[in-house]
Amino acid sequence: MKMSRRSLVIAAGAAGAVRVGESAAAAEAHVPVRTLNGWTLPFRLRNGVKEFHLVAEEVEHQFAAGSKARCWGYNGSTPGPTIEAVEGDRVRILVTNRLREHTTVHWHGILLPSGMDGVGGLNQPHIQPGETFAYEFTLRQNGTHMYHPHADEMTQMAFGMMGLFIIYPQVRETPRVDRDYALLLHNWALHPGTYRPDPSIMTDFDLWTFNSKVFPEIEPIVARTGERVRIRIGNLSMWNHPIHMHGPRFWVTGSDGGRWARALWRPEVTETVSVGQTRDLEFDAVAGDWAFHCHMAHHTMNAMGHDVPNPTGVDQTGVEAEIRKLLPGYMAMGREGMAEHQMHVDMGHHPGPVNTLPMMTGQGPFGNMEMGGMFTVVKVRDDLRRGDYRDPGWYSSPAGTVARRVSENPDFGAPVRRKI
Ligand SMILES: [Cu+2]
Repeated sequence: MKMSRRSLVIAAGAAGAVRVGESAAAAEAHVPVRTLNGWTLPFRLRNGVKEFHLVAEEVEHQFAAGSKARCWGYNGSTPGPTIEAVEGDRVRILVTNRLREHTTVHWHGILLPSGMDGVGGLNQPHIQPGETFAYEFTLRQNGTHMYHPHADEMTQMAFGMMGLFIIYPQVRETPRVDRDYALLLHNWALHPGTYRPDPSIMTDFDLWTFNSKVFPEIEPIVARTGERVRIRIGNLSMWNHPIHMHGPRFWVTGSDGGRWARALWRPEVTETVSVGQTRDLEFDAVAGDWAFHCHMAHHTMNAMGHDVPNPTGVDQTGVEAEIRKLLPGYMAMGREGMAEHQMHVDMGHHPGPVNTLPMMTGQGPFGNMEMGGMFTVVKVRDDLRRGDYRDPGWYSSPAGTVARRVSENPDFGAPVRRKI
């Protein structure tokens, strides 16, 4: 029996308990989506229906080494596992509630009967603790979709309850996509020194995540030169995020409405993914290490204080000793800018509150990257094998193609400068 790689992954992941449901033809029509730092929910095939089983429950989650939290999610993770299916499939999704309050699941953007839409009180009774409900419908579309609770939504989503629902078309897409990545944008108020996200925060978040991870724990997006790459992005956070990719321009090719007609594709380098939206970006991979991040500068930082006086340009040498009497170990910083923050943290000069990540972190081949939050790297190499998603390390640029130091004299050269 010929098995596709995807089938093997499903069978292996389910330890033999789950039948391989997808036909070889459908599996060959698309590459399986790769949920960064995440996983795909296996299914059982019962009389032609793909049956999935989600369990809403509390989970221990690590945003990055040094920051853990008690979150809520599905089947042991936040985000929950990605549901993958094919247009035309009949799906049954069992939802067991292992929380201590009721929940429901809304299938965001999916065409279905009103009674399957998952708004507690409106479309169905709530799923009480300990109960299991069955949702069942036929998929009449393809594209990038999401699922999340529609019961005590503010709290349950703030704690991490969400997941991706990817529906493939039955026919092969053109141009064919060689690598298909997916991620959900989210924000968290995990106040310094605490262990449970705060659901009452509206705007001032501490952690900005791709699939509930922050840089540097977000996996790289890996591809071989020339491959067609799609990145599917969904936003269930409380902010809109202008997602920016360095290097090649991408085409915005789809949304919750599926892959758009070719005439609607737009070349961009930044695409805002608004709250409740999904966007598909596609590009032809160009060799290099290309930053991929939200362009809100605070969204590529980890925890920080916002209500502090601005130290830039302020000579604090006179007050440092005085403040130390009240706050032993106090270090005046920020006079010349904030970059020294990472250097001091890395040297162990000022440990932060327990269970709290430094504002900026990460080492690249040329030094500190001073990033956090919604940041990862698109790593494209000439010599990768098809389907090899392992981190290839840092890019080694061809000779003569790296910016270089030409002087250490600030009066170097004859630049034209505006006179005020
Ligand atoms: Cu953002």
